[in-house]
Amino acid sequence: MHYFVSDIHLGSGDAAEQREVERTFLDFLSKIEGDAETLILAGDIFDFWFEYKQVVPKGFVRVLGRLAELSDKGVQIIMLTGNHDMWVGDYLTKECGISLFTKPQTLSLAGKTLFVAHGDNMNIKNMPVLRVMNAMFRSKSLRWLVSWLVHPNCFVRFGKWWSGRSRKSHGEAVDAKVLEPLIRYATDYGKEYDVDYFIFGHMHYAADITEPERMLFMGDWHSQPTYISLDNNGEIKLNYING
Ligand SMILES: [Mn+2]
Repeated sequence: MHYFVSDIHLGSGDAAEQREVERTFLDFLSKIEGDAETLILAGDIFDFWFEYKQVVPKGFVRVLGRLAELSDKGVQIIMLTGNHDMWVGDYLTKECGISLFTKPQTLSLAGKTLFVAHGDNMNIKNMPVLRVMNAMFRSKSLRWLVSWLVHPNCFVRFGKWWSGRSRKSHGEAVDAKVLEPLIRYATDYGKEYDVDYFIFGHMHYAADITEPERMLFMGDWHSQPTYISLDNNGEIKLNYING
């Protein structure tokens, strides 16, 4: 089996909420351990991650330990970074055996072609502000500068505040309208390329759409914990943890 999750946002909310989301994710990891061949973490697994050459943010030890264990047992773990955790370095690869990608990926699994993306910064050609912000956030030189000029205590505190703020403004999506840009993107992409399944996170709204392309959207783990499973016959399914 191949499994997909996104938007766990570990570290967001108060201490009790953080523990609960962590516990739910750990239970999920235990559940899939027996039959998982691949685990794809499709972004925003951490509510904020910024990695210095010698320093990583505190926390997440149980999850990181479990991921390392799964990887040691032979599960292939792939992470596509999201808008909250794009500033990864080599720590997750070295410590937990996770293969990292900062861009959408086309994967071949179970005889199917999958287009997997976190879902941020797509269809932003006509949005100059977002494009500039995106370029800034992804700038290697800016990141290098920050990591040498700003003390980790200051920057991680700032990042957590910024993440909380950005999550409040995008919040929990209540309307399928939020999916529209991604649906447009996948529809156009599907005209040019042969894709069996499109998989997205980011919008915090779970949905399984069959027309004009099969598109599956994962929810966030604070309000709507979901995961996608793909079996070896190529059957794909959106699963809700609570029901
Ligand atoms: Mn998110």
